[in-house]
Amino acid sequence: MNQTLTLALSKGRIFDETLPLLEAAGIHVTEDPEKSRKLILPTSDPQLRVVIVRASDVPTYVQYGAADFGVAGKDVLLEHGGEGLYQPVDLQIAKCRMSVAVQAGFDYASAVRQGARLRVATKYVQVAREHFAAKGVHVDLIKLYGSMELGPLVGLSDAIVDLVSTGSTLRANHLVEVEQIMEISSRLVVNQAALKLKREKLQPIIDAFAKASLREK
Ligand code: PRT
Ligand code: MG
Repeated sequence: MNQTLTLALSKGRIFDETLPLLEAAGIHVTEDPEKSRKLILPTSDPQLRVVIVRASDVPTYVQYGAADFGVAGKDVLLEHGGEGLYQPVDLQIAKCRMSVAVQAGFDYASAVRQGARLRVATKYVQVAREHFAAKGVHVDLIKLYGSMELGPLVGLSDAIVDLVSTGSTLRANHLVEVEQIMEISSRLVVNQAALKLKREKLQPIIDAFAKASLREK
C-alpha cells in the first residue's frame, strides 16, 4: 500500500499554528505559502506533502480523500457537518469564540424579551440556526461569506454571528458582543479510509500532534 500522505492546511493562522506541531513530529515545511504561489508544498519527509486550500474547503478535501488529513476550525467543521471525517485531536490552536454582536445602542436583551423577529447576518448559518432555536428566538438568517461586521452598520441586519478573538474588529465598527455561543479551536481531521489503509504512517503523526497540543492547553 502506498503510504504517501497529503495534509490539507489553509494559509494564515492555521498554517502558522500547525507548523510547530509538524516540527514536533519531526517534519519541516520547506516553503512559505505566503511567499510562494505553489498550492502543493513539499516537506522534509519525502512521503508527506502539504496542500494549501481555503479554510472552509479543508473538510471537503479530507472527506473525499484528496487529502488524507487536515486542520480545520470547529466553526468550519460544524458548518460542513463532519461527514466521512474522523476527528481524533482538538489541537487547541487558532482559538477564538463564536458570538452574537449588535450595533452599540441596539437593546438586544429587550428585543429578545419582547419576542421580536431578528435579522441575523452570518457565515455560520447552521450554528446560528441551532443557537437561536434553542433560545426560542425567531430569526431570519442572512447568509454572508465575509465582512459580517458591516451588516448592522448599513441596515442589512440587526445582529451578526461571527468569530471574535481580541474584540478589536467589533470595537472598530461600533459593535458589541452580547452573547457568546461557543469556544472555538481547531481540530485534526482524518479521512476515515486513510486512517485504516495508511495507519502505519499516519498514527505516529497523529500521536505527535496530540502530545504537542497538550502543551497548548
Ligand atoms: O479568510 P478566508 O475567507 O480565506 O477564510 P477564513 O476566515 O475561514 O480563514 P482564516 O484563516 O481567517 O481562519 C481560519 C480559522 O481560524 C477559522 O475557521 C477559525 O476557526 C480560526 N480563527 C481564530 C479565526 C479567528 N480566530 C478570527 N479572529 N477566524 C477568523 N477570525 C476573524 C473573525 O471572523 C473577525 O473578522 O478575525 C476577526 C475578529 O478578530 P478580532 O481579533 O478583531 O476579534
Ligand atoms: Mg479570514
